[in-house]
Amino acid sequence: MPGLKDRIAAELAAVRERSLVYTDADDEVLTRQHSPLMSPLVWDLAHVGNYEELWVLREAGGIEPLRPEIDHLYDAFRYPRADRPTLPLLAPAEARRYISGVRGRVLDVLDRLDPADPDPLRAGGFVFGLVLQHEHQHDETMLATLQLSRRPGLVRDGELPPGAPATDPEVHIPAGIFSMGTDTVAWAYDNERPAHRRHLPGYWIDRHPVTCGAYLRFVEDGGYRDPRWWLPQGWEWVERSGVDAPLFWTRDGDTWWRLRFGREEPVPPDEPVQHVSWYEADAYARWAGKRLPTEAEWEKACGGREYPWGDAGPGDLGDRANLGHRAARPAPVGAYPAGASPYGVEQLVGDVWEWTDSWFQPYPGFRSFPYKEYSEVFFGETYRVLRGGSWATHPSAVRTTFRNWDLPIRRQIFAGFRCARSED
Ligand code: AVJ
Ligand code: FE
Repeated sequence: MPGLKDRIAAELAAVRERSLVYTDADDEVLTRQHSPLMSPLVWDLAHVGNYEELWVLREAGGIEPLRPEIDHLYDAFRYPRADRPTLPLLAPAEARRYISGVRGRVLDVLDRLDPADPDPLRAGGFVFGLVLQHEHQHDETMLATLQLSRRPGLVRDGELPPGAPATDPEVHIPAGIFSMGTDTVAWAYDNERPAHRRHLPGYWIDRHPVTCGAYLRFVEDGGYRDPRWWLPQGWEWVERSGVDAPLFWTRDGDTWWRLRFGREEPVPPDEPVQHVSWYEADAYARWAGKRLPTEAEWEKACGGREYPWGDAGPGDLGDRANLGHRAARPAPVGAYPAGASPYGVEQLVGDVWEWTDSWFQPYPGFRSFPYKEYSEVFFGETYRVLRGGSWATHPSAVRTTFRNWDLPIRRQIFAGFRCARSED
């Protein structure tokens, strides 16, 4: 497999550059807790290095621990996020030194990689895919933390293509069997495996994610004051939390504003809504006379390829999706006709994570790999599945089979949704 090592080395360099850009801030910004929901940024930074040490150096490379005494600090299961600022964490400069020391040795292990190695952790460079995707996921978490900090000037913005006037707002997907999950994507997570056949009755799915403009009609129609639209737990959450709009939205007279990386701007009507919880997505769908798609319906609408537009990989992104932090926001609906699935469903990948109706559960035949704490411990009726990645997701850390999950009350993630409905 010529080129694999070069590709891994390039991707490792790119993800690290990304992490360093997001943590190129004063120590005060990096060490404080911007929200009890999040770790201090300096924790994420050292955690990605510690994870890399654990998996690439120790497990795959057989190298002795570099700093075993700090392992407990960066074990995500050991201390809750809210308690992490009080831990004796590595200071920012020390954290950067530690992770770059790990990275140097990781490149030595990469140099010795035999892509035909039968060990499943090393085969095809799996362990490098594991740490690459892990770091990109934490980079997206850092962006969520930076948004919660409400400070301007910390996150780069950019240009996006314009939206397009609405075409048929719903797409019909005919009844039939499709293949869900994957056996062949080399760096797929355990929770995406194995591929299995599913039959779905025919259904309709929205061509685009629900926009801020559409969501605003729900708000202004009194959606947050009417228990009819909410599941009992969702209504309880509304009453307890007092929410009456997406996170970061405020009303000033007749105008709605949203805070985006420390700056207020008018709510953009054509942009997919983000920062809504699963409960809000579910309530909106009921108000609209629809429902959320199941994750099977979401995945089938992608048309059975690694990306909705084909099997061509993330290197071939072009103008097909808003992934990888091109700008610090979702693109208006209709901005990516070239990224449509064979059914004509658009913006499935990128822009906003999409809440689905499904609990995070294992596929039939699931086997935990390489560790239970990545997926298995989260299975059950606690977390809802999100699909498709957001503007903040790197193209190497998402695909049509990729499954994300979170609690139904979570709003700081870059999550929106689209609706579906059954055939009449
Ligand atoms: C898959 C995004 C839910 O951030 O909690 C990071 C990814 N796992 N470190 C998370 C993850 C271990 C995970 N999510
Ligand atoms: Fe992690």
